[in-house]
Amino acid sequence: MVTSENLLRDRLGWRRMFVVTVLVLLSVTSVISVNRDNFKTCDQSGFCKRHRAMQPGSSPYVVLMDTLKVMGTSVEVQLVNRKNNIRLLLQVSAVKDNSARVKINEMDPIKKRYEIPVGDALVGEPKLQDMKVLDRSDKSITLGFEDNKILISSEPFRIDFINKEEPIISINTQALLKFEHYRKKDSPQGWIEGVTSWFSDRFRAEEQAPPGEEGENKEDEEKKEEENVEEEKKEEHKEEEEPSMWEETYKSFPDSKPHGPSSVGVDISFPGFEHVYGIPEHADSMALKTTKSTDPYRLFNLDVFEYELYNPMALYGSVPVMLAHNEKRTVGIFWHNAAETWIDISSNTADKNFFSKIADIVKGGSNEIPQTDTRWISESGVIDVFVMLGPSAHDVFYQYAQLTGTTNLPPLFAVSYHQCRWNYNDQDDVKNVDAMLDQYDIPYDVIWLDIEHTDGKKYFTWDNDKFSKPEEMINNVASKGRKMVTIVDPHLKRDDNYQEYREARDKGYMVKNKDGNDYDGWCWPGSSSWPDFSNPEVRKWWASKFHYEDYQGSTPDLFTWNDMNEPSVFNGPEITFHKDVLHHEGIENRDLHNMYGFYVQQATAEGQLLRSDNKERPFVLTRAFFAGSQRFGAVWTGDNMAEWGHLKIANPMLLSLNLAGITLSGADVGGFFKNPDTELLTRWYQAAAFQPYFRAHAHIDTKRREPYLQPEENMKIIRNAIRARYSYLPFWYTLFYDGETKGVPPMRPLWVEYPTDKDTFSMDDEFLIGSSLLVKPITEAGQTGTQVYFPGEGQVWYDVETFRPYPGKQTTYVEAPLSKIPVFQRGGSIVPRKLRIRRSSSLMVHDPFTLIVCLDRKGAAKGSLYIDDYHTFNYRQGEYLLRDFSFDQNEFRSQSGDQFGKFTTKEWLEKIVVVGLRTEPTKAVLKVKGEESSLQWEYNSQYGQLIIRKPGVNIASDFSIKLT
Ligand code: NBV
Repeated sequence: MVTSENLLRDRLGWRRMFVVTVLVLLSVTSVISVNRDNFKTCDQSGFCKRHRAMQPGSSPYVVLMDTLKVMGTSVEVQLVNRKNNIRLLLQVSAVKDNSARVKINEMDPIKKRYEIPVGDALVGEPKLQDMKVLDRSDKSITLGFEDNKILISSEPFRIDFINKEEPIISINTQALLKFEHYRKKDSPQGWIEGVTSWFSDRFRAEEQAPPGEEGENKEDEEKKEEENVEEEKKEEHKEEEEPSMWEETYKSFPDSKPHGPSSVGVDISFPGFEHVYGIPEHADSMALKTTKSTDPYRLFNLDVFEYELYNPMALYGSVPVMLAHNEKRTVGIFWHNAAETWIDISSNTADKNFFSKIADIVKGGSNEIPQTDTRWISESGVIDVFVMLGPSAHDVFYQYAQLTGTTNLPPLFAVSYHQCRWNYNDQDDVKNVDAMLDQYDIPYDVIWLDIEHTDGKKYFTWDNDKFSKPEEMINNVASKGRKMVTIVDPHLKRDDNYQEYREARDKGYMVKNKDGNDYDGWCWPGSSSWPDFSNPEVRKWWASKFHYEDYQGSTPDLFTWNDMNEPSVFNGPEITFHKDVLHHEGIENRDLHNMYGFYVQQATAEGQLLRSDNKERPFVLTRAFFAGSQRFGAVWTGDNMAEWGHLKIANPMLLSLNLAGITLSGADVGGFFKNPDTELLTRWYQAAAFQPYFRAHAHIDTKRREPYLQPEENMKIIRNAIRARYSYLPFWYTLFYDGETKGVPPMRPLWVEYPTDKDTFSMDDEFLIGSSLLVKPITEAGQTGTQVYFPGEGQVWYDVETFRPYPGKQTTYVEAPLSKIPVFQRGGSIVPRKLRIRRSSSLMVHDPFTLIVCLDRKGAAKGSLYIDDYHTFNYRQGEYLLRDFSFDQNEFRSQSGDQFGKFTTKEWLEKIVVVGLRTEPTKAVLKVKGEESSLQWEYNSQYGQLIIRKPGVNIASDFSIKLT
């Protein structure tokens, strides 16, 4: 049997194998579920502990109003730490499209603090807009832009964002701002200076103060004061001397911390909001929980083996974006910091215990305005917060898209079905899987090769025995319009005969350990080094490796999978880099850890662009990610398990990713570890067929589970699910176009479209695709039906298979035997589909469309369709079509959706299905360019379903169909 162990053994030899096995067992796979001991708690992380120990109200910062500078789009003012006199610079700017930016940095640091370069997470320098000074005193300043006010108060220091007299976001209201300035070791200069200046400030203040009346008490008071100062001095000294500040050891891993403490943290409150969302990636509910009795949510890219569900532990990727929503508005914040970050959440309503809730009821209800308080703590960098003021969720998506970009329109194959496993063993295996899927009429677009396809885990190479003719293999797959993907991980085997390794080493491109030598860690190939992807020059070099002449055996039909890019280091602390490893310009991994994976995917996507001379859209799947990763491709949720709980959690995990901009995302279908039973596998296919990114994948030690290997009944159901996916590709593709242009995610929580419906605020077991489809995947064993909540007062939803209507604003039990996926189309929407399913999406590109027109209670509906060549960038030169469809007063119309797009296509309209039409028409007249002709139809009175046959018009034409 081929197992990972056997394969590794072959490659590494027994002795090395032994070491790898011990290391892997010890640090990665020693237990059946997550080994919590491998990962820090807040208490084990010095800076997190220091921040959490700080009580509300204890921040020593005040604003020095006399240093205020007003500069049109921004204001700048100094903050001073009353305890040590260290000064910070606060900058507040108004950002175009109703956002703002708050930055706090050290005034005169002894070492420049790390800031993520503009152009990396941020697409560019944010566009600012003018602010007006509305009010100014020696205690505060009020600024105005759009219909917002920003109030900066000096003592206590806080910033309030107010919209039409209502506070919506406040910073430092709990006075938890803590900014650990850089200092020199062994010279607690900071506090000495601080205390001295505190004394002199005090002295000055007293000199200026009018003489006291009770002169005789003055001496006593002074004595007390001195005692207090002594106490504070001791306190401060104690803080200075925290052992974790200058070095810290986790398990056997020392962190040398050459620059000492450098953390930043502050509280951000959302008055009026009970629900906050986002900050992926966590295996948790979509509505974030309070962290009163748990650790804070952690953002630190890690390879977590067999991760646990429903807890705030860190996972593979980090997007420090949080949205808050209530019936009136949606707002968001983006914490632009790539260091390890912890986020505490508390709420005055959710944190109430049973007795205080009862007390509220007895008192006649609580009048308290709900409020969610959050606290953000990062190990280094600066405080750089973008405040996105909505007011709608769609506005927040757009505002965030202006900052970090959107998911580029993927090539159509990327949104289709992907067949993966660790591993397809050789080229015959690939050929066979491809042929079997054809034999069983199961469409698929991409077949994937995991690490075993390489020569000894040396990426960009092929195992010469098993994959001796890679081009032939790829071309065979491509002859049916399909693609292949190979895995390219960022760890390079330290082997002088490995060209990529040699080059990177010789050019000095590797990440260095603290002593300046190339970092040497353990990963799949054994001893490895990691290119420093944070260096633009290294990214350029890596990108060049995707040229066809460099990556021998690759073709334009081969795309890429970046795994292990947190990065995963088997013998590293928390299975990743030591924090003191060095990137270019001496930047520590501590500063940019959460962006390493981002840069790997960026460089890979650039490689694909380069090899096609910027003509073809790239496709790169990544496991690690950060804010902005959406620009470079797809993300999956890593090593899940073949368990019902993991199927269930995929919904909230993908919703959180979608809310935070990572929209082309999915979970391994079937579960990575373990063997799913046929029911679980079937239900998983059904759920994933309606999630944005759809890939089956499995661990090397699992049983083969390709759909055609399933019992016939299950095979057919799975095939139907995959075929359903293909039939909806035009709809998905249109949504991804909207995503690129407006930042709106295809997979949405219900509250995004029904913002005033409180019942939906924590609903994460059902979701919307765009605004037109409602999906409630079955995620429990043995279930044959489910309660579905249909949103929208006065609205109607139609089952997409039977067209049975369900009224909105009500929960209804819906039968869902194994063959059934509960999916419903909103009355009032028009969804484009293609019903002639072929072997791959590219074989369907000239096929005709069917439009499903579901009428609302007024008999009207709207929808749109986006078309282009489905794979190049020509659409950016206007080679696309956007069609707007409407149905109103018994007339269907197709019009151009904008004046820019021009594209010639063979695609035509085969059918229009109108649902909810109360009476059968007597005539259906098609009008194109003034010419009229009669059309045939069929009518079924049960749900008012009219099938208009063969309008036959080219989809690009303007036309109407009048029913009389
Ligand atoms: O490359 C092997 C696997 C891969 O199949 C999986 O999808 C990744 O998440 N990879 C992790 C490395 C080892 C996992 C135990």
